[in-house]
Amino acid sequence: MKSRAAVAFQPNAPLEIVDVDLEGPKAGEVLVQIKATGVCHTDAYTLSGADPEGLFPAILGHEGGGVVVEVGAGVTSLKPGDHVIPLYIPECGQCNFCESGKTNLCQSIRVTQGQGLMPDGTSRFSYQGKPLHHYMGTSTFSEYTVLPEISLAKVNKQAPLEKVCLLGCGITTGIGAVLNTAKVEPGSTVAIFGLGGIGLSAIQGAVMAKAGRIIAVDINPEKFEMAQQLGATDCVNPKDHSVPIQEVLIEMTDGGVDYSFECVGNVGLMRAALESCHKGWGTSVIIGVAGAGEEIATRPFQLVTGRTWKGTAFGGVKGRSELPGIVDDFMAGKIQIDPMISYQLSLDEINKAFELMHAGKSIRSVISF
Ligand code: NAD
Ligand code: DAO
Ligand code: ZN
Ligand code: ZN
Repeated sequence: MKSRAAVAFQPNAPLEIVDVDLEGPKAGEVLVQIKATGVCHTDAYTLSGADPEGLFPAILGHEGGGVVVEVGAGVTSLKPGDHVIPLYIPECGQCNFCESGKTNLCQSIRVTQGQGLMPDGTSRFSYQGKPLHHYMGTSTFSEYTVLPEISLAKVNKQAPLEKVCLLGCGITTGIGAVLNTAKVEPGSTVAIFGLGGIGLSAIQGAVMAKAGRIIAVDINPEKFEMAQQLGATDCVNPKDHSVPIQEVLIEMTDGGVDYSFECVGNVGLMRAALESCHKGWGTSVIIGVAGAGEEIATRPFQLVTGRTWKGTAFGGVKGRSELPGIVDDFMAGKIQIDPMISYQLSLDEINKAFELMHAGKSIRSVISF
C-alpha cells in the first residue's frame, strides 16, 4: 500500500513529504494508521546527524497514537479498530529483562530495532524501490506504519489520540522518572533541571508524589510561568547567580535536595544536579540524553557520602502493561496534557515543528494526519 510520510533522506536536511510503499504486516506484526504524533527532541537529535546510531534514509517519529488496521498471523492481543500507542521500548514479557521484573528495557528485538529493521531483519517501508529504515521501532511520521505486536500498548478508545500520543514518550518519561525511578516520597524536596516537555512532566510527577518543595531550574526564564502553573514552588535561573547552581540549591534547601532530575542532556548539568543532592541520602536521576561520546564526572566522595546517581529510559514504564493505566489517569484528570501542546500542525508542516523546537518556542508540536 501507499502511505504519506515525512522521510529523512539525509542528516541535517528538512524532511520530505512523499508517498512511500508499505508492505502489510508479517507474522507477529500489526499495521497501524497513525492519527497523531508528537515531535520530540530525540527525533531532532537523530535528524541532526549527531546520533551515532542514526540511519538514513529513515521515517522518524516515536510519539504516536493510532488505530489498528490489520494484524499479521499469530497476533492475538490486538484486532482491527483497537486504539494503540507505539512503544520504542517493547514489552515481550518473556526475555530475561522482562522476566526479571527489575527493568522496562525489554531486549527481545533490540538488535534489529537498532538496525532500523523489523524483527525478521527486513524493512516494510520503501521508496522508489529502495528500502527505508524504520526508526525506534515506531516510525510515526507516516500515516501508516507496521510494528511488532509487542511494541504496541492497547489504550482506552475514548482517549483522544491527538493528546495521548504524547504519552508515548515525553510526558510518561518525566512522570515515570519521579514515580518509578526515584520513587519520591511525600514531603520531599525536589529540583528539576530543564523545563522542556520532560522537565515540566517531571514537575507533574513531583506534584503527584506530593513533594513538599519543587524547585524548577532553567536558563530561559520564559519557562517559569508554565512551571509554576504545573506546581513548581520555586524557580531559579542559574544565570542570576554568581556561584554554581549546586551551591545556590544547597543554600536554599539547608543542605541539598532529596531528589534531582536532569532533563536537558548536558553533562555539566548532570554533575550539578548530583551535587545539589543532600549528603547521606540525595538521589539524582539522569533523564536527558547527552551527545555522542560525552562523559559524566564528579568526585567519587559525592557518592561515598551517600548520594545516588541513577538514570531512566521512558520513566521506567513497562509499555504494554503500564501505559494503558497512565492513559486512564489522563482520562481521570490526574495528568495534564493540554499545556504541553504548543502547536497543532499537519504533516505538510512538520519541518515547522522542528524549527519551533529549535527556537525554544514550543514544548511539543502535535502533527495530525
Ligand atoms: P527541551 O529542549 O524541550 O527542553 C530542554 C530545556 O532545558 C529548555 O527549557 C532549555 O531552556 C533548558 N536548558 C538548556 N540548557 C540548560 C542549562 N544549562 N541549565 C538549565 N536549563 C537548561 O527538551 P525535552 O524534550 O524536554 O527533552 C529533554 C531531554 O530529555 C533531551 O535530552 C531528550 O533527548 C531527553 N529524553 C530522554 C528520555 C528518556 O527516556 N531518558 C525520553 C525523552 C527525551
Ligand atoms: O535497551 O539498550 C536499550 C535501549 C532502549 C531505549 C532507550 C531509550 C532511551 C531514551 C532515548 C530517548 C527517548 C526518545
Ligand atoms: Zn521522545
Ligand atoms: Zn522482553
